[in-house]
Amino acid sequence: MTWTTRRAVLGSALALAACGKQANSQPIPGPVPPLKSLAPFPMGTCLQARFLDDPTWTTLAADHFSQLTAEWEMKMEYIAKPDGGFQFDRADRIADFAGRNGMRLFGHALVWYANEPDAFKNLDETRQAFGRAYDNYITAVVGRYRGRASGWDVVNEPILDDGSGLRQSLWSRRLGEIDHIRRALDTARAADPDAVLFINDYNLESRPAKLAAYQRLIEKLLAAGAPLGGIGCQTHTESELPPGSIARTLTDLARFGLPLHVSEMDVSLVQGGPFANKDLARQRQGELYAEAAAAFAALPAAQQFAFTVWGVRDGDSWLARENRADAPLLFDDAGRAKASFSALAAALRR
Ligand code: 9MR
Repeated sequence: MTWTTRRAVLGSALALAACGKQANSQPIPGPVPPLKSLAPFPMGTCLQARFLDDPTWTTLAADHFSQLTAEWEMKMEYIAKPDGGFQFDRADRIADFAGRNGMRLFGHALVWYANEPDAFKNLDETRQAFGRAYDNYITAVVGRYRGRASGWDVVNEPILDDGSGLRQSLWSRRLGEIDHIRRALDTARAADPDAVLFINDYNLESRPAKLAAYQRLIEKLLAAGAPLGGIGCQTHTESELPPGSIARTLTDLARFGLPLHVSEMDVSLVQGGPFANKDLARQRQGELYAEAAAAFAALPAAQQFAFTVWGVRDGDSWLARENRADAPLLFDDAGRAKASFSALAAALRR
């Protein structure tokens, strides 16, 4: 293929994607109420430090949300440098912005199978020394935001997708399957006695075996006296998810009596097939946000930790980076509220 034909093909693919995007977004007219004024619990969103240079983002975020989670700059992938040192500049910017705007900061995520930094991998040492480096990392990060982070995802995504058990990772191989989770919770507790300590996972509403395995892990940790203080339910969903699944999942998880965090909600319009019935997909998107908000609002107040949507504008979403035609959030690329916003707001008003 010549460069010109490649460009033509690429151009038309982009045009198609952009066209799908427009049909997927559809802003609603007129001013909208601040989301956070409608909810009796914290409404959260996530961010990257670079969004703080964008006044449209900062205004929208401060108007509508009362809690912030760093999308990746409080993870090992940014904080843990190859030479074993730590860098906190971006996490500090995020924490400062939250503080200045009276927003709560949520810490995400200390231990994650997807982050196995070289600084740890290359530790050719005994289990004891590896354990000390692990503790040292958790202590440094949690300690730095002590009194500022209201809670932490201490171990993120510990359950295998098919629900057959716990994931293997650098951390579990070196420190033990359940022991590395227990140890992370104990270490985080010592570093900040007031932060609520979470485990967090996804596909709990779509995979019953995974939800069951998650609950078994929670039972085990609690029985062992681990300082687990809250349960995260990411809620990355797609418009095809059957009605009732999110509500059932939150009810199941509530039986432990611990605070719940709907920690990363989005509703993809394209994951189940990019050009399926758009009107229906958009309608289901609103209904799923409303279902989640209503189920969350029905929990006892002490169990409502926060309701977090994984991004503000569609274009900021990790899903839009995967497929430009996706529009999974509450605001379109220009920051205008969408029908999904209205559906969520209506559920909160009820
Ligand atoms: O949205 C996040 C994206 O910007 C990051 O590049 C990625 C890797 O750090 O993580 C994404 O967030 C994930 C979250 O931390 C855990 N649950 C799944 C989220 C989407 O992949």
